[in-house]
Amino acid sequence: MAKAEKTETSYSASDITVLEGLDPVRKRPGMYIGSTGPAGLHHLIWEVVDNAVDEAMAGHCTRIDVTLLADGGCRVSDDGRGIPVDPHPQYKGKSAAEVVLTVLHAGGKFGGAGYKVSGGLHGVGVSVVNALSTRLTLEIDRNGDHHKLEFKDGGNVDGKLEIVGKAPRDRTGTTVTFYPDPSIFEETDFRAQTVLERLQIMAFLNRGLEIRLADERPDRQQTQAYKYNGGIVDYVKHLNAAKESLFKKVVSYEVIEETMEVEVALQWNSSYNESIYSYANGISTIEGGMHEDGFRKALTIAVNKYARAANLLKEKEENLTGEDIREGLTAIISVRLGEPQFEGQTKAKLGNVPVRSMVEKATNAKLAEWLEENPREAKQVVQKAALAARARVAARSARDLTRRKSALDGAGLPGKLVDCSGRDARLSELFIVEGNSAGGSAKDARNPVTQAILPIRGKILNVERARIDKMLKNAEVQALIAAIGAGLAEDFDLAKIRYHKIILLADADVDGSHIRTLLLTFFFRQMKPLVEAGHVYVAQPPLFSTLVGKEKAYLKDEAAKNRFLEENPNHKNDFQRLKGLGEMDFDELRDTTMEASKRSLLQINVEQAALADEVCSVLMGEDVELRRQFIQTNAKDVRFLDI
Ligand code: 0RA
Repeated sequence: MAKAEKTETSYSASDITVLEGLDPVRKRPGMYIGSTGPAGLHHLIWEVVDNAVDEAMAGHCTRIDVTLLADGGCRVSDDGRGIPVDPHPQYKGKSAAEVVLTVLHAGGKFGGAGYKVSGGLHGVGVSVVNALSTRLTLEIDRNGDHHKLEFKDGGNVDGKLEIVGKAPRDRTGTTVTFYPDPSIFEETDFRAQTVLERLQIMAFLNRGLEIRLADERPDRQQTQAYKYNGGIVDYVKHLNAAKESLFKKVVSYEVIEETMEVEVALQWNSSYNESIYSYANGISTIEGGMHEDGFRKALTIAVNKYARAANLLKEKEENLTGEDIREGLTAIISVRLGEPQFEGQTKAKLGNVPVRSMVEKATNAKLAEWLEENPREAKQVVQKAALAARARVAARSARDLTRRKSALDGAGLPGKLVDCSGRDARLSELFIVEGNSAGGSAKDARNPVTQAILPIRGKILNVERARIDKMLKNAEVQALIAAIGAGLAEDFDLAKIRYHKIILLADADVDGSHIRTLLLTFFFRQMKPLVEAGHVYVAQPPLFSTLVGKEKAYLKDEAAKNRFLEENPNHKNDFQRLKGLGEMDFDELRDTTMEASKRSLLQINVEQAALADEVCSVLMGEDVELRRQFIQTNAKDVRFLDI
């Protein structure tokens, strides 16, 4: 990042506005840093880094170094202008630097000729970090001198600002070294991964700024450097790296106005998910807000306008919806403005109304231009959205059909369902069994009062892409919906489910893994409350059996087998590998999967189901290389799907 030489808003000590002392911070730390847990602890680092980033945004800083010190402290060093060292006009006998570190809100961001835009989360400044530290050392390189000032016990100045030597040639900058106060924080151990993730995003959002982390703590040594000359374009590429992008180009534009600016980068991938990440002054706005609203609205209009003009959307055809257009979209929206208002439950929603029309106008103009200039890519975007629209319509009609069917049939249950005789849903279990033969043996081994069997044929696997409309038309899936009996999608009514345990029973092979993934995707998309309430399970039959006397013992996996051998050294090494579900005999099936006290079930949570959905959209595509990449990057999480 080049240091700006043009608009030198010269800063003197008199520009630093003075508000209040530090006592309130120690009394109510939560008010200033959110919490005294890990989030609050890391907030200390963010506060100092944000100040350095402010220097970068003002064009004066090119590099920030964060060091997690071996003695538990944290050092943040930048090559900005350095905090002013001259005497402060209002605080007689104090340097401006001392005032910045001991007075709340005295960062140079409030009033005066300071920054137009600043990041600091609550704009409270580095003094808060000082207040919550047992020790803080401030070093400033400015005017050719190396200055030092120390604080202890929550921001009490320890001596005076002194020149302790010469600054390295031409160097200016600020270094803050602090030690979080253990009497304030639940724990004071920084987590490198948390810091890395944040620093990387800061680097993405500040094109060209180099940010480094050095972890010097014993046994945790590592260094990492982030610098992105492409800024948020690189961010989008990073997010889409493990996905199949629709085309190589990343769309990007920026508009800079007097009081605010917006930067957008976006690219579509072949998945069905929308990933929009928005930021205001470098702070993640996960609840969205004005910038996202403006973007969404303009995106929908621009793409529809283009599609009509280019005759990709015929006169009689309906407009593409925003949701259709955003299918598979990865986008970063970054805005900077003077006084961001953060609203919403977690204060992560941008409330400044003028931002909406700025982003909207910028997107309208620049995206329209991009579409005009890139007709090949524009066509791909429209075609993908049109496909999404068709799938959406098909899904709706498939749902309607399913709905009508179940209305006509009354309580009509699918013919393939071998239902249980008991009527208490809380005690009832539905086994979804892959393959008819497995269904047959499960039927013999079940408890007919509480256990129902629904065989599903592998044919469902032919759905080569996990399009919900295709799944809904599938007879097997329709039987499943009818058997569960609670409708689907927005009509799904958890109170009506006919079984409190829905148990997926599929072989431990590739086909079994596919069918599990597909079914979990289906539940995730169409019966989410079922997953959320913990009604979905995967049965995990053991891999081995062995005879102990006359009794058969089951061993879950290789590890269990080894443990068993260690504990029973005299056992003759005679183990049987259990065959697929279909080939298990009556006793085996009952003891490993049907008999509640002996079996092992994995309860599926929403994160796991969401992962299945993700896996589906990538894995069911034809791109083998991409599939391999995805599995590699997500190996740990995907494994459960391959039980
Ligand atoms: C007040 C005024 C100026 C810069 C800063 C504070 C400043 C604070 C921090 C905290 C970490 N790094 C920082 N770098 C700068 C403006 C200085 C000028 O106009 O020369």
